[in-house]
Amino acid sequence: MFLSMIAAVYTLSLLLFPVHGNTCSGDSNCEDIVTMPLLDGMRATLKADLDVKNMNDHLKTYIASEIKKGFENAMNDVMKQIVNKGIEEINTTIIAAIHENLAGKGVTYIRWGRKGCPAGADMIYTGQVGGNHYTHKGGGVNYLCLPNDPENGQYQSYGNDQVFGGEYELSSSLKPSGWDESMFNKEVPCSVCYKQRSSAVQMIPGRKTCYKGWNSEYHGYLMSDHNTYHKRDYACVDINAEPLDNKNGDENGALFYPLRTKCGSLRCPPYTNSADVLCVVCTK
Ligand SMILES: [Ca+2]
Ligand SMILES: [Ca+2]
Repeated sequence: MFLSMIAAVYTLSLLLFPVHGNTCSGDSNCEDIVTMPLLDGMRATLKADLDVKNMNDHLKTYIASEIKKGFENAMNDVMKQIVNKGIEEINTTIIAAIHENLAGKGVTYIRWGRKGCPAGADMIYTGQVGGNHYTHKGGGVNYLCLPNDPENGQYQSYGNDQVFGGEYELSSSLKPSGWDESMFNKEVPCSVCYKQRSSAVQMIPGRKTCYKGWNSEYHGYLMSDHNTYHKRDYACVDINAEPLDNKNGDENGALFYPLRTKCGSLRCPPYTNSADVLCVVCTK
């Protein structure tokens, strides 16, 4: 045991300090006679026959293996760092490109009944609702959002009036829940809103909240003209609707009435009969 320890120490010394000159010449079956001082300082000489070449080969193989492992580990770490840094840089570039691309994209919608746009949306313009007269049989059926700063056309003498103002046609018994009748006969404002970084807009009748992944712009009540008059589009009027101004003359024009559900062909449940119809405008 002691001898093998000395042999190991010596072999290491040969590798680390080859100046001793006892290295094998490279011949097969090479053996050296090793002379070393005893470690206990006895000043005697211990001689042992050792297969130094065999030990050297094992040690070289071992060291080469360890160096290889160490090199591979180091290279793996370096490669991981390079790959991770590359992925990070690519992600940053992609995100920046997406943001740059989305910055120029957006959707528009009309907020009926309000003079401003919801937080997060830019207002293109605000104005008053216009539309065809409720007694007219023909012509346009949709509400219009007319800007407050129009560029007017030339006078015409023919008779085909179709752009009137829009009025809240409410009463104590004919109004959406929670509203008072102070807006009766007052005109209806509107705003055209631009939502940046969005690619879709959808009004959902029958709900006041958007589905998952969609952003609610505003919600309110679905309104239209009265069903005894001529047909008109539906419009989602803001829950916090306001009048255009304080004038409440009964000028009529394009009218806004609340409306309700009728069960039968409309399935109840899930709907309920004779109920206000909620609505929400969602963007994504
Ligand atoms: Ca009026
Ligand atoms: Ca009226």
